[in-house]
Amino acid sequence: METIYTETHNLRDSKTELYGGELVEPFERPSRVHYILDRVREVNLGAVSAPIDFGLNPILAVHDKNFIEFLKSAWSEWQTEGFQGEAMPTVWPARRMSNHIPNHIEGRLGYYALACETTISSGTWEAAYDSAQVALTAAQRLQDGAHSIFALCRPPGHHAAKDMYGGYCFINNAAVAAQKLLDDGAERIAILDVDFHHGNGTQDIFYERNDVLFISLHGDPMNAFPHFLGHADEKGIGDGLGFNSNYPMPPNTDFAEWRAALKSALEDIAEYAPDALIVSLGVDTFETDPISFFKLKSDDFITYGTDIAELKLPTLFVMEGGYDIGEIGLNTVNVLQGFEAGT
Ligand code: SP5
Ligand code: ZN
Repeated sequence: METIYTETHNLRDSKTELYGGELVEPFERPSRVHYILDRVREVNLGAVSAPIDFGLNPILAVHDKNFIEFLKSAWSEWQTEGFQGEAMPTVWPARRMSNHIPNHIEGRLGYYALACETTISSGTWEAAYDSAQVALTAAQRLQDGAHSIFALCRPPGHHAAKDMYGGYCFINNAAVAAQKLLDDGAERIAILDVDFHHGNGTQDIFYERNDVLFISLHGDPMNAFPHFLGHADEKGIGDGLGFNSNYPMPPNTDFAEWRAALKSALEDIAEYAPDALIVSLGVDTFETDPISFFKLKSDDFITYGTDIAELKLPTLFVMEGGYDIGEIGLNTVNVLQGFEAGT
């Protein structure tokens, strides 16, 4: 399996994350993908190739223009204010307040943020833009006939909605890739999100559409980030009714329980008969992930990779989360190798 990767991700190297009332070194840091790339090379997974630049239009096909303009200029606007730290919101349009978009950067941060643990720092836009290009290039490879492809995206994307960033995400890489496949002729795309966290951004983008089936397995939002989306009763609306499925699961969910949800999701995907499958691949379901509460073991990642291969669909793996950095390479590549073993 070929991997698409660019070192531009290193430009996203924020110094602070708000966690437990303290500013800590971010869980989502550059070394995450260094470890994954090391493992890709160690097992000779396949070629590692640079992305092609598809420009801004495929990003604007799923995100609002004003939101993208904000991401581009936020860091320089923040610096113009003379602030010393990284950009983070302090105020939000909470219930019963107006939805005018403020002029001042402090107001706009609150308008566009869905969580404030994620700062905007120097190079964030550049890294997020190239991360989306990695996903687009991977999509192009599927169109060119590849059966599987790994988009080693960083920063991740699945929390980024049409007009919101947060949860370490800025541009929704999986959604951008799905939209490219559709715009270039696919009729139906399935997105299976196996990251520990609910893919609220991807759900948001496709919630009223039937050309993308979105299924997410995740920690119950009653107990886990992003807390305000990802319940089992969110089924889509309008044309999208029946094309969104959530499998929220409780603390300490083990592989047997998780795999039962996966099997149900795979049945729904098979019935939908998509032209291609996109897997939002987060390995924060691992038993020792520092911010999550599922109990998957390293070998379980091989097993479920093989399970996914049984769909016999062209499959694009998009990297999302995973924060036990010592094991992130093993766990991520286990999924890809499990998939190959089942192909
Ligand atoms: C892409 C991705 O995986 N984003 C996740 C963002 C989660 N950020 C908020 C983390 C809050 C964690 N609270 C955990 C408490 C553990 N005791
Ligand atoms: Zn996650």
